[in-house]
Amino acid sequence: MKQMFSRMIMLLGVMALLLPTGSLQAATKGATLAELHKARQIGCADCHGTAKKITVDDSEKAVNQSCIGCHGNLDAVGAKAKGPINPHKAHLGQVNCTTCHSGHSRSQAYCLKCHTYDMPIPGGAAVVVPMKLKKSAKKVETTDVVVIGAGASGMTAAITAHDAGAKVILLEKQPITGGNSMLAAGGMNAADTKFQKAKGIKDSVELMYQDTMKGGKNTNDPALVRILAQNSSGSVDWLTSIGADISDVGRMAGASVYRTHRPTGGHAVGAHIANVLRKNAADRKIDVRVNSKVVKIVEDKQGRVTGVLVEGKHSGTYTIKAKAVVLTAGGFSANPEKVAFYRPEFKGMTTSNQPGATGDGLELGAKAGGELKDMKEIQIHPTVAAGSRILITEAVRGNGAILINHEGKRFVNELTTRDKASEAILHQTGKSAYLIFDEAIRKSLKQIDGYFHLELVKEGATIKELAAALKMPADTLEASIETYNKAVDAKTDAEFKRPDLPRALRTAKYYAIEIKPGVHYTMGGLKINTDTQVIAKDGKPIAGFYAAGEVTGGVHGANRLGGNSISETITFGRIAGANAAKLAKPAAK
Ligand code: MEZ
Repeated sequence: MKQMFSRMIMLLGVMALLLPTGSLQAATKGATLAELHKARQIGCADCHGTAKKITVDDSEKAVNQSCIGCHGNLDAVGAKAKGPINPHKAHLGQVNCTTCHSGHSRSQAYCLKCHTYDMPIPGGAAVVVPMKLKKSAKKVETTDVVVIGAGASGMTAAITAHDAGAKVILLEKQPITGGNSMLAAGGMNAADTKFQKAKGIKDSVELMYQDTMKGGKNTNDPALVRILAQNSSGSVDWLTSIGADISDVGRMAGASVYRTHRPTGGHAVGAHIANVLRKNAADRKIDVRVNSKVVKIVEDKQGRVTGVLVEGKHSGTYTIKAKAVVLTAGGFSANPEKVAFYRPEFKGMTTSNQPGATGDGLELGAKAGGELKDMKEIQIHPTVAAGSRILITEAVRGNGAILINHEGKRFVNELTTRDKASEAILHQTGKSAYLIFDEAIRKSLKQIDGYFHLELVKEGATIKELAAALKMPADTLEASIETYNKAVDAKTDAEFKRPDLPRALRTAKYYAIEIKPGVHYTMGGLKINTDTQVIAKDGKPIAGFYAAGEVTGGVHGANRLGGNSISETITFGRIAGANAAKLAKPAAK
């Protein structure tokens, strides 16, 4: 209650910073942001400019510039706010002001699509009715390459196609770019990289291939897995060359060695990469449009893909003619009906995914003739914080945390593959367990600070104290941790055969997060070949149509290894972008 109260105070503080004096009262009474500004003599032209005809593009660029002109950018606003939860310093990276703030309809914090903070917002309302827009049909546009979906695959494809000389339009249905990739936590798998070599880690393309095939129960498409492994080191180099820091190397479940690349200190990989890709797209002046939902992939009479039909938030329905279309619209973990359709046993389960991961791209691709494969292969991540949508990264286990049930006992090899770890947790009392770690693990991974920030962690100065906080028998928990520590010392886990055993838990304080499995990734999707061409039901590639990332099926088979998703987005995004550009501009580089 005390914490809730302090959050409220902090949020009111943020509101006070954003609003001119006197408007705070109005905000709570329910005026829109435009009305609140008007009450302070800030008129239409201050936000929309002085041009006679007010036109707002779908990305609301001019309006966002006006917000920044008066209030400062996200970093500037974030730096002024105080308190535990600072919405302007969110893990999503640099996003538009209009992602949360709306002028003429009621505003709502985007955070609330996943979190349940008590988060009032100027001009906000608990239930938001979208503004009714007068939509005018746009003329038909023409470009070389259209990319659908601005997660890591889409941004990578767009940048690569642009750099190969193509004119690119990147479309995103959400108000924000980054897709599910911006939530990626643990890192990016790559074999035989310069960062592994610098740390003396011995790895190979063959070993990454074997691990990935084994993790996917050998149902993966071997040719795609070869591409993933062979290109992974090059993709790390490419990301580094455009400004990413992925020099820290950790270990994920199912990997034989340390090969998961992430920012220095163990920060989350996704928000960092999303910001790097956003910046690179902006620096190249690539036409990136948010609030722009593709409703149809257009084909000619021969079945060749020739463009897309778009529903823009402000501009209405319009067509973009393109020589190549790249579909990178992600999976469907945030679509509970679709998940339950393919896997009834997952009905009602939480998800770690962003709200846009609803699988519309799969339907677009299938309607355009693409074949779907492995649709029942849905991954449950073992460690989503109980009662939330917050993923507790596998990197916590990779850095040494263990899993303990409500009776205080270890019950599984913490670094087994996700399907097996999830299954084991679902067999425990309450279908949940505790992730237990100590101060040394906390210090080894920056992301853990975020879980404290979100008040997900219980703690004790001793193991006994922690057991009391978790209401479990202290002697059992002490004995479980002692047995585990001895296994680490002996470098052999006789009980559960955990392969890595990175550190014993001996550094007070001791911590616990209650976790439950949640829907995390959909392995199935559109069938592609090694050139990322979408394959039709007759087994032939569909001309002009490419796909990459979670919208495709085959790379991961029946179970994806942690860290292979970001790897896939960059590698296959680069291939798709290069091939789309080559098709659109055969003479270009
Ligand atoms: O690739 C993933 O899904 C991943 C590494 C997730 C995580 O636990 O951090």
